[in-house]
Amino acid sequence: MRRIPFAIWVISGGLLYSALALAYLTIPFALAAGIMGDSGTVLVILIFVAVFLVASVYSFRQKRWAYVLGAATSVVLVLLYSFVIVTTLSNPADAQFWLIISALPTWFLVVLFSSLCFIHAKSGLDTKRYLSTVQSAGGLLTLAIVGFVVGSVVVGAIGSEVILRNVSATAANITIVPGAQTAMVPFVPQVYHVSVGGSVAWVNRDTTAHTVTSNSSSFDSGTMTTGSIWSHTFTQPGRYDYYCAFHPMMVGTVVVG
Ligand SMILES: [Cu+2]
Repeated sequence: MRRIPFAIWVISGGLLYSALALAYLTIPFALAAGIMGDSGTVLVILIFVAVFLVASVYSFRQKRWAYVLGAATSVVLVLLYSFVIVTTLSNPADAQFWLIISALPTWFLVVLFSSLCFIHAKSGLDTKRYLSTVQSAGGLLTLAIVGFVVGSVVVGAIGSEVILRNVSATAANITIVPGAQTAMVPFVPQVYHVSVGGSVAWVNRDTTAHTVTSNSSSFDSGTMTTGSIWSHTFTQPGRYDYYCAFHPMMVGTVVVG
């Protein structure tokens, strides 16, 4: 059997990792969407999983179109989810932090090596040392990036511990509980009473970002990452229903007066 050039292992392996990571990420979405009856997002992600798998297999067979497919899909995914990526990276305690911190450098390697393999496919990958063997600049770069990923995951895990410990020491009126997306009561207490002119503070003790958004758009916390506290002063009596903009099934109420 012909020896597989080093770069092909990186591309094919990177694409396979992308497919598996996305599939793993989709499971909670699929469960939640099943409840909500909206499977649009799940379907889109499953298509990405399938495309990554196809690109992985055919990159391994050194098909030029597969290099293009894998690289293009990686770029599209980053652009499509750039908002989620930025929010997640800003918070090491986020449940998906390790996934994003490992996927981004993986896609960088995939795009880089796919481009190089595409360019040098005609002349043969074995003519370029950095594509053919791990003992080259290409190998060094890959090792450096893998090292960076492992380091980031470790640092992220420590940061997550620190953030979560600090959160449990903070006081607030309403707590966004761990696992809020699927919790029966995501905002505790579900109904909070406050007198007119009173201030209400929310704290996010979940490892996922949430919002406190008024149904009547009279208040909006914006993105609350793990450990965030946000407060609002209620000057008018009444009943204020609110929800999470990211997970609309998360609802709560503040009664003023
Ligand atoms: Cu939420």
